[in-house]
Amino acid sequence: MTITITAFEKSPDGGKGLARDTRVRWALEEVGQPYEVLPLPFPALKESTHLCRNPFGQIPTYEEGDLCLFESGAIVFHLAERHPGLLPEDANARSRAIMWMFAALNSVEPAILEIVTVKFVEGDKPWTKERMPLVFDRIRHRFRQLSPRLDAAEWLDGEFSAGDLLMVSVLLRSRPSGILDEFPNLAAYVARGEARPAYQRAFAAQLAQAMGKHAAV
Ligand code: GTB
Repeated sequence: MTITITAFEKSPDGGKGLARDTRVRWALEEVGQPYEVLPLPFPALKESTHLCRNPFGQIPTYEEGDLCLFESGAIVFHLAERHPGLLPEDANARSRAIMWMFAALNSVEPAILEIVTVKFVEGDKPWTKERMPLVFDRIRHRFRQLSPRLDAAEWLDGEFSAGDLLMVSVLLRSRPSGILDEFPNLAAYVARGEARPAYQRAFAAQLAQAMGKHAAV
């Protein structure tokens, strides 16, 4: 059955791979599943056809036969459950990998997303200048807590898993601010993720699309 995901027709990041379709593409590449992309212009996100896929009118979504999913974490989890390569066989190790998926999305990503909120959503507000340092401090706090985990380990818990895929994807979003480089072991962890052939293929595909070289379905 063909897998079709949605992505921005033109990602606002110009192909830096920061939009959330990249993590889904990466998971698809890790588990060796071919996929097609339905590129959507911004207005189409809020039209009824897409709201049937995702009531919040966002990308990415995932369609495979009569299954339609939204939420990048749920899509990565679906792929990790259905195909070998992203979750360990051992039951306890599997639960820990899933725990790291939640940790990436619930304990680390929200702090990083605040940068976008302060910069772009509240950028014209009088408190922006005072709030930004507080946002950075909260990210540093999280990074200080996460960092010892990766002092001597290549990945969060044994072999590379869906937990690492999501954690690396989330950390990548903090890199443009410069804060990731304050934590050399986290920056090295992200670089290990980026060096994986599956990530490289996913990155190249989203870049090709941002450059208008991707064939629409
Ligand atoms: N929780 C959902 C998930 O994980 O799937 C969040 C999905 C989401 O935020 N989607 C964004 C979207 O569709 C794109 S990824 N936004 C359009 C809208 O809400 O109308 C977020 C994103 C956007 C842009 C950049 N960038 O330019 O760097 C990075 C990330």
